[in-house]
Amino acid sequence: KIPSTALSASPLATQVAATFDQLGLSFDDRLGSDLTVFSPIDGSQLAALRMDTPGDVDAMVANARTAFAAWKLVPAPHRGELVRRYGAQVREHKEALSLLLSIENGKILTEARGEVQEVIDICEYAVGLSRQLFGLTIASERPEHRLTEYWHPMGVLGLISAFNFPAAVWAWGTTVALVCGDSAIWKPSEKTPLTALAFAGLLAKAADDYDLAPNHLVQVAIGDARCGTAIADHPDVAIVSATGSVRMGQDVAVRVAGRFGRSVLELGGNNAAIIAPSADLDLALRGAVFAATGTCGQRCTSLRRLIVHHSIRDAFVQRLTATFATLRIGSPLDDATHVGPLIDQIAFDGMQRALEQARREGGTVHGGERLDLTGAADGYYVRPAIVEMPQQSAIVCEETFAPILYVMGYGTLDEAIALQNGVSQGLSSSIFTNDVREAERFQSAQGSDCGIVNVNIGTSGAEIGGAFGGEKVTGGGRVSGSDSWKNYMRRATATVNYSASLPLAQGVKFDL
Ligand code: UN1
Repeated sequence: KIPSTALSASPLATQVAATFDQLGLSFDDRLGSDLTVFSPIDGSQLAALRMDTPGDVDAMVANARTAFAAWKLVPAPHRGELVRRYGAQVREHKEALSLLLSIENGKILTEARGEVQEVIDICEYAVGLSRQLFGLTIASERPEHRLTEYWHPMGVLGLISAFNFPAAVWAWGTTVALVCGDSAIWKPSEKTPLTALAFAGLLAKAADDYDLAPNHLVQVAIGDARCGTAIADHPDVAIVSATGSVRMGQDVAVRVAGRFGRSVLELGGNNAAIIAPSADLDLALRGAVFAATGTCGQRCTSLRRLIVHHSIRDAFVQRLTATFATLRIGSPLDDATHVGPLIDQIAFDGMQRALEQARREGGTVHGGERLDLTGAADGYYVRPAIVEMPQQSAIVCEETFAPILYVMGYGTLDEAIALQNGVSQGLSSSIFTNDVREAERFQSAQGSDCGIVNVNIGTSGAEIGGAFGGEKVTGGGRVSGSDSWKNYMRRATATVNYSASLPLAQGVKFDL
C-alpha cells in the first residue's frame, strides 16, 4: 500500500502516513494542490490537500439535515453508545493521535497527550450526559395543570475551530451535540487539517459500524475562511460554534444573528494572574511559567499578564527570568522539551512586532529572540519573553498569540482587580494568595470579570467538567461541561390541562 503522503519525502510526513495507516484511515481522497500542510517542527511539508468550496459546504449541510432528521429520533442513551464507542477508539489510539497532533501543531507530546485525554474525557462525559438531558417540571398557577420543559435536538451544528486545540475543542462541541441529537459539520483550521481528518475519521468509522447512526452524521470541511462564512450564513445550520480570533468571531456573530441562528463563541483571551504578597511564591512561579509558556503561549487561556504586588515584584521577576532561561526549547517530540515551536512565521512576526511596540511603550524585554535549532531551519523556535511594563499600555491590552508575559506592579487588591479587568477580553484569570478574604473577593461579583476564575492555579488547563468560555470580546459562549449541553438543544415549554374546565392564566375572564 502506498502511504497517503508518498509525494512528500520528509521524515515527519512519513510518520504522519504511518499514523494514518495505524489508525486504519487514509486521506487519499483529500489529496490535491489547494492547501499545503506544514509541520511547525521543521517547516517540512506533510501533505497537500484539496480544499472544499462553499458549494461543497452547501451539499454537506443538505446531507447533515437528512442525518439530523434520523438521528434526532434515536433515543439519547443510544446516541451515547456511538460516543462511547468513539471514546474507546480514541483511548486505544491515544499515542498515535498524540504524535500526529504534536507533529502538525507543534505542542509538546505531554500536552498533546493531555489534549487527546480531553477528547477521551469529554466522550465519557457525553455518554453520561446521554442519560441526563433533564428538563424541569414547574408549578402551574392553575389547578390541575402541569408545566414541563422539554429539551429537544436542535439541528445541524457548524463548528469552526482553531489550530491551537485542533482536536479537543471540536470534541467538546461534537460529542455533546451528538448525544443531544444533532448532526455536525467541522471546519478545522487550515493549519491542522490532518489532525481533524484523523479524529473525525475515527468517529465516521464508529458511525459506519453503528446501525443506528445515519450517513453524514459528522462531516469535515477542509477549507479557508470562505467555508466558515458559508457555514455562518447557511440558514440550515442551527448552531454555529466558533473558536478563534475576535475579528473572526465578530464576523460570524453578525452573520448568524442576521438570520436568527444561534452562535456559541469562544474568542480571544488576555489572561492575567495576580500575585499577592501572601502567595506561596514557589507555587506561583511554577503556575505562572507553565501558563505563560505552555503550548508556546498559544492557548486562549495562556497567561499574558502578571500583576505582582510591589513588595515582591523585583524578587519575583528575578526568579521568573532565571526560570525562563532554564526552559528547554526544542522539538516537541523530545520528552525533555518544555517549549516547542510557534505555529509559523506569521506568529513569529506578530510576536516580534508586539515586542517592538512594548519597547516603544516603555517596556524592558527579557528573551523573545528566535533560536536556531539544528535540523529545524524552517521552524520558529523562540525564547519566551518577559516584559516589564511601567503600566498597562496599548500592547498589553492586545492578545498576541505567542509566549509574551507582561509584568506590572500593584499596591492594593482593588488596583490589581482593576488592572485584571481593564482589558476588553474576559476569558481566564487567576490569583495566587493565601489570604482567604482576597481569594473570596476575587471570585465574587467585585472580583474578576472573566468566565474562568482560578485561585492558586495558573490561567490555563481548565478541566472538561466545567463550562468553558468567557465574557466581553471573548464572546460569551460556554462549551464543554456543566450545562453547556443546552447550547445544542432547543427548549419547549409545555402546559397541559388535565381538568375539565379552562381557567386562563393571569386570571383573565373570557365568558362565552
Ligand atoms: C483553547 O485554547 O482554545 O483550559 C482551549 C485550557 C485547555 C483548553 C484551551 N483545556 O487551557
